[in-house]
Amino acid sequence: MSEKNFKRTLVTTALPYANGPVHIGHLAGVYVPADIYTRYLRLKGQDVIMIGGSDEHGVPITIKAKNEGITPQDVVDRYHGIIKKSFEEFGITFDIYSRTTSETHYEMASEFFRNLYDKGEFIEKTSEQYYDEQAKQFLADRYIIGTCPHCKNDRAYGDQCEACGTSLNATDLINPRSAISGNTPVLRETKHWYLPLDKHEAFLREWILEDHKEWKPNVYGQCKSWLDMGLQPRAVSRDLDWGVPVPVEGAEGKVLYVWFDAPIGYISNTKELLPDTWETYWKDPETKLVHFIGKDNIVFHCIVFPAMLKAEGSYILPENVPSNEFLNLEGDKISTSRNWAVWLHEYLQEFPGKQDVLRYVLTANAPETKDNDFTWKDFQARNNNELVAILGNFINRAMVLTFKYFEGKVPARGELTEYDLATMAEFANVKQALENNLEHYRFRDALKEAMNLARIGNKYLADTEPWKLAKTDMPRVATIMNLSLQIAANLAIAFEPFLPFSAAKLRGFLGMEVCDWTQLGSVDILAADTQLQEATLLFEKIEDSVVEAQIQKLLDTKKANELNAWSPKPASDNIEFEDFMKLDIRVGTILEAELVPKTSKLMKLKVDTGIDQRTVVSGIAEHFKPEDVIGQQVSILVNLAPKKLRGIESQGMILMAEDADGKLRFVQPNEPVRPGSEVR
Ligand code: B3M
Ligand code: ZN
Repeated sequence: MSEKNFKRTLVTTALPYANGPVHIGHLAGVYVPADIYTRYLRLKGQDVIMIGGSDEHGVPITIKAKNEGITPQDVVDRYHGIIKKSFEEFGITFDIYSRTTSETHYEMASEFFRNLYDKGEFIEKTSEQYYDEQAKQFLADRYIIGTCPHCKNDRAYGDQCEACGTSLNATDLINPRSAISGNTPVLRETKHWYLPLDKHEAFLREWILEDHKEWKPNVYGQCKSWLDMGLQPRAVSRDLDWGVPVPVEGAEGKVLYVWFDAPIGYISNTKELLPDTWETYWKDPETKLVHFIGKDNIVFHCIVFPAMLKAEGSYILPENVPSNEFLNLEGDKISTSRNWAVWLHEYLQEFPGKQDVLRYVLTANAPETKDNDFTWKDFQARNNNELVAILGNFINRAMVLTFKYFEGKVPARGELTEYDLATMAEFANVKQALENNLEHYRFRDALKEAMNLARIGNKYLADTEPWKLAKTDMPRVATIMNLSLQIAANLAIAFEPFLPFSAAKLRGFLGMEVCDWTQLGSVDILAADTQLQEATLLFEKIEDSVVEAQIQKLLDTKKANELNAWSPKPASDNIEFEDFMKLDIRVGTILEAELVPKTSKLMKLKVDTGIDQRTVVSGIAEHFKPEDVIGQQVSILVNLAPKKLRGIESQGMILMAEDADGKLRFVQPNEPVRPGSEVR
């Protein structure tokens, strides 16, 4: 357990793939916790930088480009901009947010590889890999789809099965097919470079399992199970035309594997930010390196990247990797491809000015130790019952009463009562409580401590009832309001890392020019006579109709997904021609139509079949109005034995086509024909 004193902190945040916008899962898992942590260290006056950027390589980006008929560069240009803007608007305070297509990164990644190559840290190996003969290319990772040997999911990828989470080799897949042509690929020989993780296993075991027992149990546990399975060499190059070229002669058409170059992006982006001093952050053992990531990235940050850094030799290793579990949405896994997400750019449009509400909900309900669920009802409840009813309410009361009795000036305190002292004692150690949680990456608990301070304030006002004392004891009211405003000032400091927009607003109300973390717990933050500013509401109630509209939007997505997933039912068993000839199908014209009383589905039709005029009862009433079907030509099975429906004898059956969404349509001749014409 290292409780080392570091001189500076380097915070990195997972680089999101620039193949789609970012959603609440990204924010909750990585960026909000990293931002809270970084803001906190900055408040303490520490030397800290937060590094971010887009991950712009990898197969999903090239597949998207192919599908849209644009270049991979077009794809990443589009999403890098959207992602960067979303983060900015949510107040995520990166010192730099760059991208892995930057020049600095190409140089850095290339040099890093070359350095390991020259030191003999790679194994060169020729192996058989899948090749699409039609597309004339090797099929890396997601270019190959097949059945997972573990769970039998038939849409597993060449690198991973998303259904059961197992990481795979393409050759493990049953029934492999190319994502480009759909064809069965063939095996072809190709040469690649491998990082021999097995060579670093002993070191990694010691470094993680012995020296970092303090890592979160989910992170430590995943590392242990990888290490216990035994590490294998891992390929760090791919046959692909999008990525950082492998800087070795004879490696044409090969690029660095995205998971090799992406973490080097942290280094490149630091260099882009601090061209002269970046090495202090990466190479001085007095720097504390912390990676904020999601749980699917653990192995790369705790095993592969450290092995790369160790092999290089001059870099420090992460001190901690506070990875979160997953955030689900309304009970289902968030998914970009199924559009099952709350997209940040959409939230910003639909809830303007409410960034802090989402930051609050995602922190209060953060998937720190297990997967958690985001629901719109919970979002509403936390806003209305916590932000509005506790924090907002307290601030509003303290401000309004001060304006009412003291013209908006902080009154001086008189003598303190026992009750005042007891209240002060309740939050005297708030700083320590917050720090203890924040230092250990327990952001939910830290937020609870901050909220508790607002609860203390509310209780204090409710118990002391200054509005009742105003007629008889103004000195006492002055003391009560002074203490209440000091609590408000504490809140403005305590909430700064969590709710930066509201905390800044609050400091504005209170005329606080600085936000000094060391003042937390003090009741002397605001000097007597300080003039307060007219306050507005910090938070507002969110109405039922607003969250219902969001829920409806998700239901619509679900419906659309079901339609997309629709596929025609397979053909039935063969029949003989004679069987078919038994069906006498004719074209008829509908002459009359009326709804059958007391049913919702049935319509009674009179049809001119050319042979006769007959009555048919048809289940189309939910799809058509009687006046719309009169005059329509339809296909009718005329030799079906008559059957009574609701007391009406139905003589035949109208043929209908049923669409994916269950809608019925007539099967009609494309031009009018004579009633009685045969359908064959
Ligand atoms: N882009 C994976 C992800 O977004 C990957 C992270 C890279 S961090 C160096 O889940
Ligand atoms: Zn599987």
